[in-house]
Amino acid sequence: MESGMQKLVVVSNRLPAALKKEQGRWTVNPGSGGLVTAMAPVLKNRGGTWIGWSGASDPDVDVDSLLADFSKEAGYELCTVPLTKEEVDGYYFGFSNEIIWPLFHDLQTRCRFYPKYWRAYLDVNFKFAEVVARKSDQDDYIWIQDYHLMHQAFFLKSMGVKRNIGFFLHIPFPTPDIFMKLPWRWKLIQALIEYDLVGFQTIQDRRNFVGCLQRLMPEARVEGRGAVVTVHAGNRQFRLGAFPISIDYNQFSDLAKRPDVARKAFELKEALRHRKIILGVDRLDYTKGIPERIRSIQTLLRRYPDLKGRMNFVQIAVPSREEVGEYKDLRTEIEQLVGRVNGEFSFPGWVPVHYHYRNLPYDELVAYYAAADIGLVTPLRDGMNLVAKEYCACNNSEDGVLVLSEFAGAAAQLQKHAYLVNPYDMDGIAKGIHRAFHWSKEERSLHMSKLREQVRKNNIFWWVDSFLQAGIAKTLGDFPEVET
Ligand code: GDG
Repeated sequence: MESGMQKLVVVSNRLPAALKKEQGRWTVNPGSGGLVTAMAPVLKNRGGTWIGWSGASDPDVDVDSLLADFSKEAGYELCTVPLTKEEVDGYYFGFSNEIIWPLFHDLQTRCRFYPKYWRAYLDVNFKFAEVVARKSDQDDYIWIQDYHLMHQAFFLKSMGVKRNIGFFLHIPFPTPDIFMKLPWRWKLIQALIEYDLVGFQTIQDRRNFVGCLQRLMPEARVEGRGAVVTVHAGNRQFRLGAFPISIDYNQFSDLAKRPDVARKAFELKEALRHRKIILGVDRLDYTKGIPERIRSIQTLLRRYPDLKGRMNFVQIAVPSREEVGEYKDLRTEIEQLVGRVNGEFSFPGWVPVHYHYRNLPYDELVAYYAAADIGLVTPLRDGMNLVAKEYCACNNSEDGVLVLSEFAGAAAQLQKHAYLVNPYDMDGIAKGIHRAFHWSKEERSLHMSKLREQVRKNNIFWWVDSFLQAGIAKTLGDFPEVET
């Protein structure tokens, strides 16, 4: 740990390590996402703590001793907030995933505004805040992650605990017309303005937040321009920023170059007889537009019959929130659609849609990225979408095309060199794919090299630095430029 640096306390719903019961024994597996990769060195250097739920609601597990060994190896402390099954049901599956998740993705008809979910959300947030208060002191910097924990600053203040505290929202922030449907809109806004810094993925999300704030507090006023601005609202003064999250570019690009992964990519191409590969990769979630995407492949093959037998669409869907009925229904819908499209077009030796419902090991995922001619990323709405960036980082040959939804946060940064589509427009997506197939080698390489440059420059380490610079700086100084 470097001396003289402010200690960092990261707080998220889940710890960056998953506890799993395997053959009757509990094990700890390290998390592997970009956030963990980027935070780990910072936590190690500054000295730090990561607070979150371990994923185990089993009262028999000795979580603390399991995590103690893990912490020693990681070089920073992991601290768990124990939650019961009822708490997880109300706060996580309920309020977070049946209210905030659909509402903030503009899908208000999917919301279940049950007051019991709200109460569970507050109780669990209070529980988290107690742990944060105990595990930090006034000199530390507290960084709260995502929509599950929006009330941390509010509860810490109500306990009389003073902290420099920032919040980052990984999902979109909706427009006022949608946000105002939330029965607890006023309380949520009041909680968010208690942070010293609130970070969003895009300038548009930040604008939406300001719109909501001004509907509820018409006197609120924004000062400044650029990536970070100051807001005055009632007796509060705090900052808002746009910090587009990213990936560890080198890790993906290097992995795609590794001989065994490159070989795997070649084998995939061989297995698909060197037909053009169109690739979709998502958690199986209704915001990702997977049924619409499959329908657009159906439209593509109906409109452009010359493509029959010359392309394959590969959809990797990672199991997610499987306990929730809506996610089960979505899986059934997708599987029926895949069957329908394959039934309509297959002929001996060719099946157009290849569908994988499982979590692939990273090297296999990267091999798919490297093998794909088109990355088809068409969420109905997405905070950022890291798959779009990972696809570009792995495309070392620079001859792929990114077809990207205009409603993904990533579009704000990548719009100039991706082919933008409306995910609800099946004809438009089909046309986009068809056009992409006909881009010349020069066009593909020009656009892909620009996309890769953007992702390489504004990588996950840049994202962590930008947020921490804005959060830890006591005065408004030079903030890193954010391209929007
Ligand atoms: C939320 C926001 C925002 C996918 N398949 C496999 C696999 N993945 C990994 C990808 C990627 C991650 O999952 C998905 O990230 P996304 O960004 O696309 O989406 P969300 O999970 O919805 O994330 C989103 C993000 O937070 C960060 O702020 O961008 O907007 O919704 O990293 O690589 N990983 C492995 N096997 C797979 O089969 N190992």
